Amino acid sequence: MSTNPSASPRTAFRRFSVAMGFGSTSKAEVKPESSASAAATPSSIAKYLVDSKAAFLKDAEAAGNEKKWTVVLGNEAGDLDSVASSIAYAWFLSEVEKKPAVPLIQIARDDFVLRAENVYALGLAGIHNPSDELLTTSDIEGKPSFPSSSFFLVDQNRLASQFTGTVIGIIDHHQDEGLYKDTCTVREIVLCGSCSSLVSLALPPQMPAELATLLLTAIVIDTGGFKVGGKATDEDRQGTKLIPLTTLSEPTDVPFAPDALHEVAFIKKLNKDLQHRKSDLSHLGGWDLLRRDYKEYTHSLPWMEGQPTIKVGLATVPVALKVWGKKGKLEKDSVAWMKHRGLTVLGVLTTFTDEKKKKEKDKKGKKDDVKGKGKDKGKGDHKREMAWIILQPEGENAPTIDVPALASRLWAGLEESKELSPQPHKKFNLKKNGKLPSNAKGKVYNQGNASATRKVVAPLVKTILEGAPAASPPSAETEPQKEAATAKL
Ligand SMILES: [Mn+2]
Repeated sequence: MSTNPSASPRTAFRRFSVAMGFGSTSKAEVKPESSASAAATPSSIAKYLVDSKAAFLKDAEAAGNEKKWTVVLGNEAGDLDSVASSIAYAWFLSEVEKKPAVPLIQIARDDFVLRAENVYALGLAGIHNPSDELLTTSDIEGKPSFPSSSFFLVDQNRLASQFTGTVIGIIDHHQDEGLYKDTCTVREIVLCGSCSSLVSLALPPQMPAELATLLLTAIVIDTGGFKVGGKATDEDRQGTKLIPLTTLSEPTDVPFAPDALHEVAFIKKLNKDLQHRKSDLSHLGGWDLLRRDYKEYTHSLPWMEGQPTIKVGLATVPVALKVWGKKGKLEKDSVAWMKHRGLTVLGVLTTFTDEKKKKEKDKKGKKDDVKGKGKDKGKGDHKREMAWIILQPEGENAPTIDVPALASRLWAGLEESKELSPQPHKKFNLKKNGKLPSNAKGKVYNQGNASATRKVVAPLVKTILEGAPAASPPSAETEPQKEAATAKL
């Protein structure tokens, strides 16, 4: 891939690249000076974000401002790519094109803590208090009006159903659904590793250093540091153009050959720092672990007296029970979460690597490598556990539940499943701790089949709870409760 921007096949962006003189080595060489002056400026991005958020929320207090703003919207996962892309393109619309624009991060204000890699990357970009500085879904809840009817989508190409308005532009790296062709003035959808790569190509190199840094962190995390044979495409490798603009590289790091980015020292370090934070959840307590990857279901129990309808929660937790749930912590946090969500049943599904087994395997794997058999080294040490708790739900309208009958039905159904093949957990016992209410039931299993995810558990639970024997047909109470929809994270 040539570093000459005029050779770029991305014609929609070529004019920017050409006009701004992206990507020459001489530019990289003058970098220390330019980045020093940029770093001295008190985080212009943070200031832009704080100002635009305040102005947007002020306009949300009264009707009549609907046409004023363009909301730049990343996808609902709220991952670093969506966060970086939406901030960068909103800055561009606002500060370069002079149209009022604000990025809306589709997570709750308190949920930044769940994604440590985002907090770290935002910090590198001078955004140190993201829950204050960024507009989140918590900020717009219950506002009298939504002062925007125009949307610019990044890292997705379909407007979610809770928003109404015109999609005026898309920059995305997902499969093109072919929508909004008549209303988009920019419509750049290219399959590549990171949407942030496409956004970076759309921005002038006069962008603040912090913004270049933020986009580069997203490209690095999405491509595993431009890993050879990984997700990075030529579009992503054009990320080299960002490097001279960032606050991260050293003068000794230049020049950068697009094909050798994975070998550049600061890229390697940045990738390691980001991936480590992404996988390290040790700063999270039980409450956060339970809610960060959580789904909720409503089931009727046609076989129980009164045919009650109950809520069941399934939390996928990527940390072993013994790490975070000992000494009654699992019970305490689970009961608190169940009361908060009005649950009758909670399933805590852990997925983790058994480090002891992994070490043994790796040792063995090394030997195998010599014989050329080490390819599946590390497999087999992946484990899953299931902890189940059943409670009588609280509240005026809560149905009366026969907790022991529900427990024996659920345990029997789970234990019969060949797909899960659960074994009672020998090292984790709920009853001893005494942290569950006296009328509660609970059981902990090791999952014999460690490849069965929530996608397997959820339909099985539905069958166990809703299935026969039903003497009479299920009643109209099977209608799902509306609140369930708000539970997604
Ligand atoms: Mn993405």
